[in-house]
Amino acid sequence: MDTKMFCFQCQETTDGVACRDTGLCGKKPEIAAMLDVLVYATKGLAAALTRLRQQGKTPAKDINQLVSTNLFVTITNVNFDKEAICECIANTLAVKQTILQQLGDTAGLPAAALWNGDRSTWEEKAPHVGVLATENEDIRSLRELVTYGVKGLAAYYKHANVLGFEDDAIDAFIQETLAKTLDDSLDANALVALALETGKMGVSAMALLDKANTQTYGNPEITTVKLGVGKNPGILISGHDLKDMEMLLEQTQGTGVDVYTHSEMLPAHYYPAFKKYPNLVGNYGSAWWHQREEFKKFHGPVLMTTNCIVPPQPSYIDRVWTTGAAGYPGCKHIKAGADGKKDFSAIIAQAKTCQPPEELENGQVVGGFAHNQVLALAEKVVDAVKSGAISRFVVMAGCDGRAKEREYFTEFAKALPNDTVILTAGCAKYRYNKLALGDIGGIPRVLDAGQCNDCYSLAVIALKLKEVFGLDDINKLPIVFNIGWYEQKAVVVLLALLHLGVKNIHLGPTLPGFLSPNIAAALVQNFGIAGIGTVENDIKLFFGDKKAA
Ligand code: FSO
Ligand code: SF4
Repeated sequence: MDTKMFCFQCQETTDGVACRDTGLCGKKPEIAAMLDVLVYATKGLAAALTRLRQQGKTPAKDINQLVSTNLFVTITNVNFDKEAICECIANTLAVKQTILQQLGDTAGLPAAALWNGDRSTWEEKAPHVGVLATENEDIRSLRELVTYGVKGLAAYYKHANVLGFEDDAIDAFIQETLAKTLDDSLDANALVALALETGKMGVSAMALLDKANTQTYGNPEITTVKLGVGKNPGILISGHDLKDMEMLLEQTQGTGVDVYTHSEMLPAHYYPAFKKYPNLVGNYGSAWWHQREEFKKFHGPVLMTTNCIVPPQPSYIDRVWTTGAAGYPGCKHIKAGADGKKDFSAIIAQAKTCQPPEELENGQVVGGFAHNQVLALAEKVVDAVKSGAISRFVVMAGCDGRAKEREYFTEFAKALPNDTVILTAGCAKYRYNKLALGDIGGIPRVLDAGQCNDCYSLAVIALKLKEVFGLDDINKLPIVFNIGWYEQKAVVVLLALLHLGVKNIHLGPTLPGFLSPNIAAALVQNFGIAGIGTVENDIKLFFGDKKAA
């Protein structure tokens, strides 16, 4: 192979085709190689576990969790640490050997299930087991669509797991589906069906995470979050893991160290359980890709609980800590103990030696419009729709990213007719959540449900509205979808929406590079998926000649 690496799993893939020399995300070929081997080894383990399940046996919990953790590790911007990734591969191969022994008869298992190369062979193995190992570009495209969807699903499922919520049907699905991506007998139709099944299970995983979050921390409620800074030294916590947030808040009580949320941790403020901590001061910074500038100015330690990590700069790398699936060479990593507890005392000690954060902005943002809160306001919302005060909801959930074209989403939000309400979730919100878009009869024009997984809340709200308005089709609701995507969690959110029957989703800033022309055409034809155009044209497309704001 004449390419150093081949990765096209995120929206920022080079030239919209593939990263071949190095990733725009900072992923180097040697890391890409180990991640490819980890995916391959995990698929092999999944195939062996699927056979075990066919024999009527259920894998142990830690083995199920190994599969989903491995998938999380391979998501964009999660882990750049070669040693940590190699440890995952070694563990996976060792566990797989024990499963193969339990199986006895291994005839008919795919090559990945039988492979057990030692570390000296992994680099050489990588190009033969990566994305390009599948020659037919449509089959490759669909296998990757399914694989990325399962990666996203596994990430959400992991967050539920750390809160003690599991569902063996989800583990079984993850494993069986990974095994199917190795099965050469599956044709394009079977893989399309598998992608929609992945969306269906994605809804289940997001529902489980919603249950885990709300039963553990309460239902999100309307909350005003401060954007300024205090006088104490602080710790900035980023990523999506609310359990880490809880442990950090517990351990910082009475230490004189404040805690600030960054990027996808903003929605933590909306949960009642976190409001009792006086040192949870506010939100600092914006979407993940601004972190270099923001982390430098924060002055204190930063805890990355998941993606999105931007390779840290030398000036602050000694203040960046990782935990869970996240990792970066040169950053200290906090592991959980056998009881799941994490000791953040070293981060707190470092914070005490640091200057307080430098103020980036002042003011506040409002959020907390997850399903329970919105349904509590249902009467008001329904009345506003019936009276015509609200003409349309615009789902603009998803991810933010570096691409200049993403300015489109800010301009689109500004140009929306002022009788429309934006429903959002995920880091996509940072493109418009600080604009003064006002409210409609007390209902803010940007309703933030939470993290990207809280797109589930938006689906619950849509289904409730469908019921209230007595509609037989979700597409008859006054809702349009114009969403931004970046990494693989957004892929499972998209598949979940398709499974729910949502049509005509606009997806930007570009359609996925991993969709081959034929598969992209099939998605356009069957689901009405479209890219984004100019703000002016898209406003016309969605709203006709209605006057923009
Ligand atoms: Fe954003 Fe990153 Fe939450 Fe993603 S911080 S881009 S879709 O990890 O998961 O929304
Ligand atoms: Fe490129 Fe995205 Fe892959 Fe990184 S994750 S190497 S930016 S396609």
